Amino acid sequence: MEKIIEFGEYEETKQEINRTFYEFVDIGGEINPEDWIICYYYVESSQGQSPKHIGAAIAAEGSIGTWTHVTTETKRVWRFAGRVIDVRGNFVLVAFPIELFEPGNIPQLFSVVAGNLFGLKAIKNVKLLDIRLPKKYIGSFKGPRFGLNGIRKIVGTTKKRRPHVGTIIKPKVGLTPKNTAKIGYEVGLGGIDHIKDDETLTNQGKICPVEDRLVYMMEALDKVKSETGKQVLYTVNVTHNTTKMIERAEKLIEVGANAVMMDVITSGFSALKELRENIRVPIHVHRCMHAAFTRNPLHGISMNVLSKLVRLAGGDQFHIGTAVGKMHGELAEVKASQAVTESKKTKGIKYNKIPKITKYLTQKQRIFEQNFYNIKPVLAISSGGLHPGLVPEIIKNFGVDVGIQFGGGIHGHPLGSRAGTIAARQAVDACMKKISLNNYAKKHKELKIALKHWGCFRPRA
Ligand code: RUB
Ligand code: CA
Repeated sequence: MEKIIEFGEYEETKQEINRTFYEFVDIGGEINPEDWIICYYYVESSQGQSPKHIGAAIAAEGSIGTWTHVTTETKRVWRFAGRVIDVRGNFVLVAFPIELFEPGNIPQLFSVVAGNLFGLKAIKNVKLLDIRLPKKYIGSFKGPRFGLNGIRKIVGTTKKRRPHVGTIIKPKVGLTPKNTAKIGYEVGLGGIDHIKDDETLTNQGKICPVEDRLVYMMEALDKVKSETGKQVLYTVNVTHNTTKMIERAEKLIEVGANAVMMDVITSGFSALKELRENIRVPIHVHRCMHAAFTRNPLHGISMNVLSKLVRLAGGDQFHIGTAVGKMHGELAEVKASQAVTESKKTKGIKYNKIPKITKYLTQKQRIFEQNFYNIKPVLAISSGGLHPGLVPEIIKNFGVDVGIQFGGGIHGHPLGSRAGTIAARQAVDACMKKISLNNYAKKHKELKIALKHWGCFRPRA
C-alpha cells in the first residue's frame, strides 16, 4: 500500500489514518457535477508520495481536514469533504462540495481551491490548471456589463467585424496631460479604436494628474469624433484601493470618461467586481503581476483560471497574451485563455475525466468543458511587444474577436503616432482582405515604413 497522508505521524492508529485518507478519494464514484466545484491540478510531491495522495491532501486542506484528527469531528462534517475523483499521471481532479462556497465570493473561492495548499510541505509543485463551475455558482455573478459585443457596438464594428486596434500611450509615464491628449488626437485621426493608460499610470499628481488627463483626452476624442465620426474608447487607469478606485471612476465618469481600466491582480478580483457593480462604462482589465503565479508551468495558477474569474467579476476586456510578442505565454495557453474569455461554452476536459496528457498540454487539455450560461463574453486583448509585422500571426491565432494593442509598435513608427496607427490599421485591413502585408504595403506607405522598420521581428526585451 502506498504511503498515506500524514495527519501527524505520531499516535494515530493505522486504521484511523487509512480511513481518513480514503475518505478523500472517490475515483470512479458518481458525482453530480452541478453540486461540486471541480478543480484540475498538476501535482508533484516533495516526499515521494503519489499524485493521488497529494490530491487527497489538497481535498482535505481545502475542505474539512487538518494535520491530525480532531475530536470535534461529527458525521455531518464529512458531507463537506473534498475528494479526489480522477488521477492521470501527475494530473488530478479534486471536487469540492458546492456548499463550501459562498455565492459571488471570489476571495473565498481562492481560499478554498488555491489557498493553504500552495504552502503544504508535502507538495513540491502544484498548479491549478482550471476550475469547473456549476450553473448555480456562475449564476451568483453578473459578469461584464458590456462584454465583447457591447464594446463592438460602441466602437462601431458590429457589422464589419474585425480585430480592434488599440494603443497604450507611450512613454508609459512622464508625459503631461496635454501631451497625452495630443497623442490621443493623433492616434484618433489615424483610426484607433481604443486608447489606454499604461498599468503604472494612475494619479501621480506631479507627473500627470488623472482628472486633467481625462478632460484633455476626452476633448481631443470629441474633436476626433466631430472630424471623423469615429467614437474612440479611452480607458483611464483608476487602479487604487477599492473605495478610492470607485470614487475616482465615478468622478471621472462625471466629467466625461467613457471607459476605465484597472490592474486586477494588484487590486484584486473583488475590487473589479465592486467596480463593475458601481459604474456603467466598460472596464478594461490589465493583468500585470499575473506571471508571478502563471508563468511556471508546474506551480501556481493558470491564466485560464484568472480569465474565468475576470469574466465572472465583470471585466469587459482582458489581456490574454500574444504568444509572439514580448511577454511570456505559449500559444496553447493563450488560446485556452481566449476560449475561456470569449466562448459561450468551452470545449475541454470532461468534469470527471482527465484526458491522456501529451507532453505539451494542448488548449483542450488545459480547460474544462464549461458553460458560461448568461455571462457575456469578454473581448480578449493581445498586447505586449506587438507591431504591424506581427498582426497576421495574431489574427491567424486568435481570429477577428481580439483587440490588438500596440505601444511601441505605434509610437515607435518613424513617422509618428498617427502614421503608426494607420500602419496598424492597414495591417489589419490586409489580413481581412487576405492580402499579404508585403503586397498591401506596395500601395500603403505607412505600412511599408513600419515593415521596413520592424519587419516580422519578435521582441525579447
Ligand atoms: C504593451 C504594454 C502592456 C503589455 C503587458 O506595450 O504596455 O502593459 O500589454 O503585457 P508595448 P500583457 O506594445 O510597447 O510592448 O498584455 O501580455 O499582460
Ligand atoms: Ca504596459
